[in-house]
Amino acid sequence: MRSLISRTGILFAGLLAGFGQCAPSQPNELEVRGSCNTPTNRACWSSGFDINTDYETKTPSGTTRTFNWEVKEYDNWTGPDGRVKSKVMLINNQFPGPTITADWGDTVVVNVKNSLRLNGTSIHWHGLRQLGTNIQDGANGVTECPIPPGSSKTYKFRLTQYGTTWYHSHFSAQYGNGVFGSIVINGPASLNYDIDLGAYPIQDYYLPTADELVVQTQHTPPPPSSNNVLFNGTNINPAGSGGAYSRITLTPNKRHRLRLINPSVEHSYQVSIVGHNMTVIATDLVPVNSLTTSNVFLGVGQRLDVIINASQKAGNYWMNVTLPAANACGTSLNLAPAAIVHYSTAPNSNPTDPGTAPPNLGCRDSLDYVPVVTRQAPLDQFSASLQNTLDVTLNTTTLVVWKVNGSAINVDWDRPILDYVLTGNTSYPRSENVINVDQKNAWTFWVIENISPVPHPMHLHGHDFLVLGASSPTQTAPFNPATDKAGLKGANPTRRDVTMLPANGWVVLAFRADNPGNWIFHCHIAWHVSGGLSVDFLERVSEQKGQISAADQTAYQNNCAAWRKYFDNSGIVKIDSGL
Ligand SMILES: *[C@@H]1O[C@H](CO)[C@@H](O)[C@H](O)[C@H]1NC(C)=O
Ligand SMILES: *[C@@H]1O[C@H](CO)[C@@H](O)[C@H](O)[C@H]1NC(C)=O
Ligand SMILES: *[C@@H]1O[C@H](CO)[C@@H](O)[C@H](O)[C@H]1NC(C)=O
Ligand SMILES: *[C@@H]1O[C@H](CO)[C@@H](O)[C@H](O)[C@H]1NC(C)=O
Ligand SMILES: *[C@@H]1O[C@H](CO)[C@@H](O)[C@H](O)[C@H]1NC(C)=O
Ligand SMILES: *[C@@H]1O[C@H](CO)[C@@H](O)[C@H](O)[C@H]1NC(C)=O
Ligand SMILES: *[C@@H]1O[C@H](CO)[C@@H](O)[C@H](O)[C@H]1NC(C)=O
Ligand SMILES: *[C@@H]1O[C@H](CO)[C@@H](O)[C@H](O)[C@H]1NC(C)=O
Ligand SMILES: *[C@@H]1O[C@H](CO)[C@@H](O)[C@H](O)[C@H]1NC(C)=O
Ligand SMILES: [Cu+2]
Repeated sequence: MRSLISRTGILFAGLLAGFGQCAPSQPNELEVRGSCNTPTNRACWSSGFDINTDYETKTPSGTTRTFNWEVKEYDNWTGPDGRVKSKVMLINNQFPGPTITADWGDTVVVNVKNSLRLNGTSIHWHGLRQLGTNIQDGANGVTECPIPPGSSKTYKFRLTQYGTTWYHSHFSAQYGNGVFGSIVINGPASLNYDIDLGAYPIQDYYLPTADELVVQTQHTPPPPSSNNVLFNGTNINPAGSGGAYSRITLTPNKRHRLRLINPSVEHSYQVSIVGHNMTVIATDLVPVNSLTTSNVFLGVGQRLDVIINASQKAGNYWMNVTLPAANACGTSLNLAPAAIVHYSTAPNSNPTDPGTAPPNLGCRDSLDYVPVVTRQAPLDQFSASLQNTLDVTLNTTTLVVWKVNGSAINVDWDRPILDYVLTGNTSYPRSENVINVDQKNAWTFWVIENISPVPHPMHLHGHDFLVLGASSPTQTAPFNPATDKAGLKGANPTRRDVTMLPANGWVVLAFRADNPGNWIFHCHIAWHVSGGLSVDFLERVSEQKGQISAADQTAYQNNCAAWRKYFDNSGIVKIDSGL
C-alpha cells in the first residue's frame, strides 16, 4: 500500500480515499482512533476525519488543554553550549520554551504572566489561522497592547489545523532572547510512519542579547554572524569545549517522523543527513503528497515534517545544516553546524563520514510541494489585480530601514490597529502600513518585488498563501506580466505560511479574503521586521468588531489600560517597529 504514495501519484487522493477512510460513524472519536492513525494507517484520524478532510471547513471535536506560563528574565545564564549569556528571557525557565502538544480540534488556553523587568510581551501562535479569533493572534500594536510587567493575559483559540508549528513573542526581537517554543498538533498524515520523534527546532544562537543585536543591525547593514546553531536546543561550542551535540535516536528498520522547525531570528538553511534521504509530508501546517529528497530548505519560520527511514547500516551519521556563503542566507561562527543521527543498536560515537554538501539552492525554497487538500487560484482574475504590487526597499541613509511600498511599519503599542477597528476610525496613520482587503471571499493576488540583494522569508498571519511563482536565479525584479505571468501556477501550487522572496527577485502570492481580521504580512528576519518590513492586511474590517465577544473586548481594554499606565510612565523609548 505504501508504495502507492509517491510524489508522482496523481492517483494519490483517490487511492488514499480507500486507504485512509475511517471506520463508519462511531459515537466516540477517540475509540475509533484506536484502530485509526496507527503505523499502517496514518491517513486516518477519526470518524469522518482523515488526510483528505478540508481542515478549513471541518474540525473534529476535541478537549480543552490549559497551559500556565511565566516569562522571566535571567542574568548570566549558562547556555546549552556551555557559554554564559548576559541575559535571557525564558518561559517557565525552559529553553526552548515548553512544547504545546495537542490534538486536531482541541481548544488551547494559555495563561501568560509577564514577570520581565521592563519589557512588555505578546505571544503569537505562528501559522494558526485564528478563524474568527483575530484578537488572539498575539501581534502587539496590531491586535493587542503588549502585556505589561506584572500583568497576565489569557489566550484561547481552537486548533482547526494540525501538524507542526511554533509560537514566539512578537514584542520587537524578544523571541531572540528565548521567548519561543514548539507546537505539535496530532492529526492524520500523508505517509505511514512508526515513530513520532516530535518537534525538532534548528535555530541560530547569539551570545549578545536580541536588544543589543537590534541596535547593532540598525547601524550596520550586514547582520552579525551567529555564535552557534542549536539543534533541539543544544550543540557543542564551536569555539572550544562545552556543550553537547543533539542526538536523534533511530530504531533500526523503523520509519520516523521528525518535525523540523526553523525558529531562527536570521538564518535560513538547507538540512541534510549523511547517507539518508528525507520524505517531506507537510510544509508548514499544510499536508503534502510525500516527496523524497536528499536535502530540504528551511527558511526562518518554516516547518517541514519529514519521514526518515532507519534503513541504513546501524551507526552514527551527521545531520548537517548548510549556510551557503554569498547568498545572504546567514552566516555562523560555527562553520559546520551539525547534530548526530544515532541508530539505537550502535555504540555512541561521533560520525566519521563528512558527507557532501547539498547543491546550493541560493536561499530559495522549493515550490515542488503538492498539497493533499487542493486549492485553485483563478489566474484569469490576476491581471486586474496587478495594482497589488509591493516593493521591498532598503534605506541605509541614517539607520537601516526596510520599507514596503515606500513606508516602514511602526506600530503603536499604546494604540493597536484593533482600536481603530473597534471605534470605526479609518484614519490609519501611514506608519501602520494598513492595506484594506474588503471583498468577501475574493481571491487576492500580491506581487512582492525585492529591491534589495537580501532574501526575505515572508510570513502571513491568519492564512496559508498559495505561492504562484517566484523569480528564478536568472530573473530579477520587477515582475514583468508580459513574460512572467505565463509561468505562474494557479492549480494547487505550494501552500504554506512562510516563503522566500529571492534576493533582487519577486514572488507572487494569493490568498482568499475568507478570514476577517487584522493580519500582518512581514519578513521573519527579526532585524528586518524590527526595521519596518511589514504591512497590515485589514481584511473585511466592517465584520471584525462583530466577531469579538464583549468579554474579549473588555479584556483587551483592561490590558491596554494597564499597558499604557506602565509604559507611558516608564521612560522607556521605543526604538524599532515594535514587531
Ligand atoms: C553578571 O556577570 C557580570 C560580569 O561577570 C557581573 O558584573 C554582574 O554583576 C553579573 N550580574 C548578576 C546579576 O549576577
Ligand atoms: C527590554 O528589556 C531589555 C532587557 O532588560 C532592555 O535592554 C530593553 O531596553 C527593553 N526594551 C523595552 C522596549 O522595554
Ligand atoms: C529534543 O529534546 C527534548 C527535550 O530534551 C527531548 O525530549 C526530545 O526527545 C528531543 N528530540 C529528539 C528528536 O531528539
Ligand atoms: C535517495 O534518493 C535518491 C534519489 O531518489 C536515490 O538514488 C538514493 O538511492 C536514495 N538514497 C537512500 C540512502 O535511500
Ligand atoms: C521510507 O519508506 C517509505 C515506504 O516504507 C517510502 O515511501 C519513503 O519514500 C521512504 N523514505 C525515505 C526517506 O527513504
Ligand atoms: C557535517 O558536520 C560535520 C561536523 O561538524 C562536519 O565534519 C562535516 O563536514 C559536515 N558535512 C557537511 C556535508 O556539511
Ligand atoms: C502603495 O502606495 C501607493 C502610494 O501611497 C498607494 O496608492 C497604493 O495603493 C499602495 N499599494 C497598496 C497595494 O496598498
Ligand atoms: C532615505 O532616508 C533618508 C533619511 O530619512 C531620506 O532623506 C531619503 O530620502 C531616503 N531615500 C530614499 C530613496 O527613500
Ligand atoms: C482617528 O484616528 C486619528 C489618528 O490616530 C486621530 O487623529 C483622530 O482623532 C481619530 N478620530 C476620532 C474620531 O477619534
Ligand atoms: Cu527580511
